[in-house]
Amino acid sequence: KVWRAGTRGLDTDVPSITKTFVNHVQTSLARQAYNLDNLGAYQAAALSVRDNLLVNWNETQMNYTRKAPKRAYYLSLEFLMGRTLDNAMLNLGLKDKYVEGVKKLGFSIEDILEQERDAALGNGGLGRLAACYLDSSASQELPVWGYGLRYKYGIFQQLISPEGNQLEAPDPWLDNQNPWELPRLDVSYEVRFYGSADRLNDGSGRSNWHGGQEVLAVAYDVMIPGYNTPTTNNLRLWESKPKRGFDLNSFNAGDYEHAVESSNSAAAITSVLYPNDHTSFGKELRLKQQYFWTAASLQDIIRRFKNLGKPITEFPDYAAIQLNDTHPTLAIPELMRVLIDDEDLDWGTAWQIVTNTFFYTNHTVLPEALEKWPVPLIEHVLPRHMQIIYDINLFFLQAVEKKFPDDRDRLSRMSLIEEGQPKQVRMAHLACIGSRKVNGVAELHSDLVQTTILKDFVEFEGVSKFGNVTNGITPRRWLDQCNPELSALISKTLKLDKNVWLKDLTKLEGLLPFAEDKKFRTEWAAIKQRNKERLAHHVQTTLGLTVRTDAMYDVQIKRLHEYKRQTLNILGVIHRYLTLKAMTTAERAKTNRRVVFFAGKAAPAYYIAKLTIRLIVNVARVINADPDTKDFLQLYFLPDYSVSLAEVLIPASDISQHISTAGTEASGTSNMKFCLNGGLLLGTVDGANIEIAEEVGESNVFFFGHLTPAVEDLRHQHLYHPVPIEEKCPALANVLNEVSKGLFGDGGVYEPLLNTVRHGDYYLLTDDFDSYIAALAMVDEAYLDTEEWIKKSIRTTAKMGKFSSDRAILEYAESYWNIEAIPVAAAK
Ligand code: 26W
Repeated sequence: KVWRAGTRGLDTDVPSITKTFVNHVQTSLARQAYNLDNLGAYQAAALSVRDNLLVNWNETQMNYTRKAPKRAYYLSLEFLMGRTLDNAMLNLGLKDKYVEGVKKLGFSIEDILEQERDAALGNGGLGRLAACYLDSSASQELPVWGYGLRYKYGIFQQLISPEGNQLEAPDPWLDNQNPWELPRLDVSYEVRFYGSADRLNDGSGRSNWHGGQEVLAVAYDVMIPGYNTPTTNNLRLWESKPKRGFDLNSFNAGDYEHAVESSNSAAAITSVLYPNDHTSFGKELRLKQQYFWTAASLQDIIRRFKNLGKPITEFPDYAAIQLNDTHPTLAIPELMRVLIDDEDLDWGTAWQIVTNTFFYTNHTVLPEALEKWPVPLIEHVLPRHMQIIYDINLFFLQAVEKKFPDDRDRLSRMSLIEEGQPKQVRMAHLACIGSRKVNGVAELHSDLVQTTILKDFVEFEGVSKFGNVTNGITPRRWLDQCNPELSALISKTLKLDKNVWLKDLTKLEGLLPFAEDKKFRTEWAAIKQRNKERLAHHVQTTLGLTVRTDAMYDVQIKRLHEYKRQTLNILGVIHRYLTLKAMTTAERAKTNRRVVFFAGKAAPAYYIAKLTIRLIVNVARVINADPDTKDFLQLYFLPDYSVSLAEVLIPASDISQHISTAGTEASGTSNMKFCLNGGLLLGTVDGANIEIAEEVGESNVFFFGHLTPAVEDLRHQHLYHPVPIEEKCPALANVLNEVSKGLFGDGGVYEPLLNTVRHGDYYLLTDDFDSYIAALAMVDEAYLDTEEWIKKSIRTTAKMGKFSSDRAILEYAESYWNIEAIPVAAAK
């Protein structure tokens, strides 16, 4: 079934495309077509594509309104969308036409695409997952809307100082107008903060919450086109603004600062994305963001439900709300507040509705990432919600006590409130008890959720409430868009239109027999080579550095974090450098040439992560300049990692590293992207690496390191029976010594980083280093057998079908949300 955009009054032939393009240049942009620059051409192309999206978007939304199905809402504080133009043209099936059209007007599509700024409203894995899920929901014609915040500044831009330090600069992504959003100044809601909440004490449990600060949430809609379908869903982002412009009394009295104070504080709510990933700081503004967003989204969802004219008790039959981690957990007490205080329901009926509406996905078991909010802070900012949380906790603990009488330890472990100075609300507990179902994001991770952080809850509520949905990635962006040559080769080889296999990724299995076909292998390898050249060209033009392309490309790109162990990788690079230095020229000539790439941002306050970046940059400086070794080992830290940079790096990789301490990486999703593009995986037995190995076969991945069950014991040993590093792991001790002695300059600055390995070694580098080096050696050996390596690469891609986000989103739709596809009727 191939859908053709042309049947719906869209501009689908080259003459109409060039006509709308020129029209937009003259009218929307008020410019002349003959002296237009690339930025202007991008804007005109984007406006033309947007016209097409709008036709589909209107039709899709009208169809949903008419059919009134159950809908799902994906609440995520982050959506890491990247660029839109290329993806929108591909999903509409109009890329070829636009390429031709802009060419006729004297532009190249590559130059135009490069003009777009990434929409980077996210930190890392969780935010990019949300973006892939939106693409899959629309592609599967599912009635799903996303809800998030329209941050004025997305994730900071990363600069690297001459010393190798990360510097942060703001990301003013809205400065060049955003053609992809539709301001909905008519859709706005009031949101209250502070004030006081007085219990009515009439037996109803109701309160009157009044006073404080009121701000407005204004909607901005972003169109989400499905692939090869007219279905175009919506992502609604909220912007905060003052309810009243400014205080005229103060203004007239000449007190200008006071006059604009409250309007500034309202606008501040959605001004910036918090750049920490995996650490919760308990900041008031972040709490305000979370409540502002959940309160506005719920008002919008409830209003849409009320238009159906159904009794409020049927709310869960028409709305499923997915909580992307605990960030939107305040939606649970907020829906209780609306149902009790505004809708006049009794507690039991309200709780029934709430616990049938929400679904909670956990994305990490790391203790520092589990959100806890100080009770005094919630009491101050959201007094009514604190009352409701206490009430939920009271009823909940009564039920626990009934099932497990006289088990005080269990009650204090399970309580929503953690005792201490101050007391804190445990958001994961609240999300869990307020939801219909709870899931983790890969098999191992979901097991860990059930056996560690939520163990007591499994015992209390029964295991059937807990599940797994292994993450997925959209093959549209992460293969067809980022690796067009490979996509074309796959279509040609499978003798299938890409419309077919991009929507049923298991079809890739048809590539397996071609691993034995020499001519196919040659084509496969040639594409990898051209992707390396594309990456090398990118580094040359952006950084002015010359990267060799006749080498293995080894890539680790992700947020900088101790648990992800970039430190293990850089210490491994140093080990390789020292080994090469000790070789004779003849010995070196027999080794495998390697280019190692790193990219990733560190949270601005994460000292150790920033020091790791500095070490990488300075190691690169030394080894890339060493005439003895530079032909065999090169190292690059590419600044300002982003979705668009990933799109260039991933197709070029021969091997990528996913080397977290076992049990710490919930899933990982870039591992899937690399493998889909025929890059092999070097990793630990962690997260989705395990399921990738199950699919592609253990002979096609390189595993090393201790397994999850050993980790606790090893940490115990480090604490109570420490063995000096020189004894335990001499190779690693030697590497640390060379850094300490100043081989890479910077006398002494790296000591705090090195000491995390020498003492405590929480992430087990000393336990895994030797097997890591052994695994790297196996990678080298395998790579030297070129034909065998290409076979592995083909087999890996062929077996990646499971990891399409279409599979994942259909699992949520069927087993969690209970929603169905609502196709737009075929055009006449
Ligand atoms: C409150 C601070 C904070 C911010 C973000 C805590 C935790 C987070 C996220 C949940 C961290 C995150 O992005 N987790 C990643 O989620 C991906 C998608 O499921 C997984 O693939 C990654 O393994 C996981 O680290």
